[in-house]
Amino acid sequence: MTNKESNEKRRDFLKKIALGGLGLTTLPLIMSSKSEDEKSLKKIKNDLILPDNKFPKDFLWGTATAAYQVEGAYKEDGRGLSIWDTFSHKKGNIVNNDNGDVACDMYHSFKDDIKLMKDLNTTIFRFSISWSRIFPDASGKPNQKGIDFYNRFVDELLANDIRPFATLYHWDLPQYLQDKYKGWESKETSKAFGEYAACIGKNLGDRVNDFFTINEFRTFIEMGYGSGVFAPGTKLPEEKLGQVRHNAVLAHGLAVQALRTNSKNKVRVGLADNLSIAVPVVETRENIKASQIAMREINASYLTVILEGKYTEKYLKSFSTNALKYTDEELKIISSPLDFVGLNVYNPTHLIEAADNKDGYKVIPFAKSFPTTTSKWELIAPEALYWATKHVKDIWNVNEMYITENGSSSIDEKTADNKIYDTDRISFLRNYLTQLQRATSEGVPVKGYFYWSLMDNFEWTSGYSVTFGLYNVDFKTQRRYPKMSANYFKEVATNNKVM
Ligand code: GBH
Repeated sequence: MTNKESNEKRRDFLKKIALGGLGLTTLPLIMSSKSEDEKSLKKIKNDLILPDNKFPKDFLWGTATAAYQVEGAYKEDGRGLSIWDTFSHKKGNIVNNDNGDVACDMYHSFKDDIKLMKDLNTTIFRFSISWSRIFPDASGKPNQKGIDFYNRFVDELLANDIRPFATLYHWDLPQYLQDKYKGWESKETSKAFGEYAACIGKNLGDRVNDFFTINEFRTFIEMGYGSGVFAPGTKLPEEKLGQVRHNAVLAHGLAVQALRTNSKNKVRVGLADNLSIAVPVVETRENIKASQIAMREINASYLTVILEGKYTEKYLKSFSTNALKYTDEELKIISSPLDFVGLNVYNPTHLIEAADNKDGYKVIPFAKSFPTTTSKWELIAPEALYWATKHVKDIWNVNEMYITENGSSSIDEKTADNKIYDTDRISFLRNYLTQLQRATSEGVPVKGYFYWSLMDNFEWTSGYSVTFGLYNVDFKTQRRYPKMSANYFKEVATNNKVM
């Protein structure tokens, strides 16, 4: 069309509108707008370019759970009590005085629940083993029925082509270790953990190839032995917490070695750490460098000592002489080489700016209006996923990582026909996965992602009042209902891209 022709067309069109405006020719106006519409619709149909946000080929998708949060059957087949049984049975510790006696009853329903994983098109699953099912009492004699449960569970996963990733410790310490040694306050507990790991290696190491030793040191230590709001409810001063942290990272190292020496196959071992995450407040070169320096320091007691085999000077200086008891030999054990590092990422912990001070960085406060999910601790900042993984690669040269947890706590409203439109969870996921894809597209070696959690479950001190699942659980009937986010996640897993 020449300019002249198109000007003429426009004039015709304007004339029609003018007439239409007088109410004289309504018909041509409608016809004209319809054909204009068709043009636009045709463009929509033909010109679609899909977003290019694929994850690397062979990227793995799965979900995660933990024994005490889902299994129930707390007295069955010779299981001993753990500190979370004791803690949750004490009135006032948990919202609504809920407990994990029954939870999702996965001990009995695991075959059906594995079908749910299949329905999501996922190929990996992260679960934890209940230590007190395996060693129920101080006798040191393993409980065969407990081992058999995990044999059945693992065999069922494998039969469904789902690769099991087992966590040895997701906070449910056998009660007798708490009673006898004050739990993680003693190195006896670290040794006991090594023996437990050896037993798991012997019994499952022929079929489970991937292990995480310990889940989230920071949470169960700072909250269980510091503020005392988690089991076992101990409140120690900072000066004494250092030893508890050391005993736990030592246990991790002992377990790495025990798993390797006792498994029939060449098993791969890592940990699942909710590292403290330093995010550069503005992504300038200076701030990024400063956030790397911060990152090493704020993880001094866990990830840094595990990956470097030494505590930072600043961390050591924070204790008075003899407050921390450890040997060089222990540091070697703690830093036993790993096959991969698992990261639980929900929110950033520090916003960082470069500074001309002795630390080399400054911590910027989170604004009061910083957005969160329904859990007030869960600041919504998807870039945490990018910076957590990029920092771990850049600082410690880690060449294989998994996101062992990430998920949103939402208010899930059920419609009359049992549908849950958890669109905030979908938005959360899309934004976090976009940042993860940003990382992998730059070559950050993240190999897989586990959504927390497969289904709603016992959310520690929040009981059943806080929900993270892709499946809703009706705790009266134990029926599972897929939320809209289950659909979303299935699309992600199927297409291997942000959807
Ligand atoms: C993970 O912790 C856990 O590994 C998992 O078991 C848990 O279900 C999941 O996240 C969701 O919470 O209640 O205000 O005292 C993530 C880190 C640390 C977040 C403890 C909640 C309690 C805050 N968690 N924190 S509060």
